[in-house]
Amino acid sequence: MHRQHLLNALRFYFITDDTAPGCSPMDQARIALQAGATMVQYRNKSYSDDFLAEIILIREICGEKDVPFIVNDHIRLAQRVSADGVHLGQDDAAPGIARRILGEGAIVGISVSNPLELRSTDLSQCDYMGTGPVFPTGTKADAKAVKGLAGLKEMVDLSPIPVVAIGGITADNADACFKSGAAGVAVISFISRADDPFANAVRLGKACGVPGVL
Ligand code: TZP
Ligand code: MG
Repeated sequence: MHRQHLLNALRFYFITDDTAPGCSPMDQARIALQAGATMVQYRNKSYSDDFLAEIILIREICGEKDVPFIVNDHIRLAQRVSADGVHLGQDDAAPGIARRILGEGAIVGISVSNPLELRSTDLSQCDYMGTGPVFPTGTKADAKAVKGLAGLKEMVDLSPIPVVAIGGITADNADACFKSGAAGVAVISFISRADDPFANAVRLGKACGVPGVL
């Protein structure tokens, strides 16, 4: 993927939430896409093939809008549903394995929480990194220490690849993340657990400067 195309895609990065009480992952994805999300990741920490129909539907609505679709953790699942890429954590398979399986054109992302992790991570096969939590989050129980905007900027300065800010991102703090050098913001609960997911998604789209509601 060309650099500018990737940078555009990272801007408003929505990640599905399999445990949101009021809004299914499919509805979340539909709402985020309507509000101009530029990338969608399917994240489901208790994935089984019972969810295959769901993931395929989300993959399809992303395809209709030409929005890259990324699968969290599971390289073979990404391959199976013809995802555009995979997002890996530090404890998942190595990015080189994803590259070999998914091919040169795939998007391979990795989570890197701090400078120490950065030093021990081989980024040669990675297209972007997610770093956080930038702000407090209730979504990831085992999240590392909150890094704040200064911590985000430190990672941006150290990283050879584009950085996506994650953790507690809202329409009110997204701009500060961009000003700290983030290429994009990745968001879960600001949309998935909002009283009005669509209203929040639209507000976030504006904060990301993406083209308006379609
Ligand atoms: N990685 C670091 S923080 C986080 C992940 C997956 C959760 C982000 O969720 P939210 O609801 O946008 O804070
Ligand atoms: Mg993971």
